[in-house]
Amino acid sequence: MTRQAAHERNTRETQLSAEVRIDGDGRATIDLPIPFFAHMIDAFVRYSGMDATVRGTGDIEVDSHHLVEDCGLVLGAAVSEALGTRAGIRRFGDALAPLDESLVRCAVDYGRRPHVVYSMDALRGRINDFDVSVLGEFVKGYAQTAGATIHMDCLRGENLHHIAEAAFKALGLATREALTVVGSTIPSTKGVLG
Ligand SMILES: [Mn+2]
Repeated sequence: MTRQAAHERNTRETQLSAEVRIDGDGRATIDLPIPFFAHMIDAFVRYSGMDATVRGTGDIEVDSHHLVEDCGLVLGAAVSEALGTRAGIRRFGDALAPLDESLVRCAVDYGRRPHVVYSMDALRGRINDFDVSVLGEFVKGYAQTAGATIHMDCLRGENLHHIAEAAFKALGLATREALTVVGSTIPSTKGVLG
């Protein structure tokens, strides 16, 4: 069975779509109106090993918050649908991603328990006009619909671009590990996820 799905979300604030194929080659097609944010989604997809297309637009003239959060919601929903029952997945994954002076750690559990611990205090400021502190809203939205616990910690870092990119690479690498099929049963002592 091919683990793939598509999801669309249209509200008065944003219009977004995501298509994912979990067992891909990290091919990303990203068309979003905030170039730096698109660069981050591209990094996440590439290191996750999924093939994914994420497109859309939104009311970024109000603020980037709606688009960034909704992008997490739509991509997470597509991933969740593609995973089906989640039988056989490794479920847990973790990664350390350095980028020059920056180092970010990410640990994930795709066991249908949405939760985020986002310890990224160093990631505050602007790149171009984009407030990078809003990237946490992507992580929250994604965790909610993907059914994932995500812990993300900035261990060190100076340059905002480096810290953010290390974070999205770490999320991709941890996700790749967690979604790997290693068996055939539901990976829970309860026999059911969630
Ligand atoms: Mn970069």
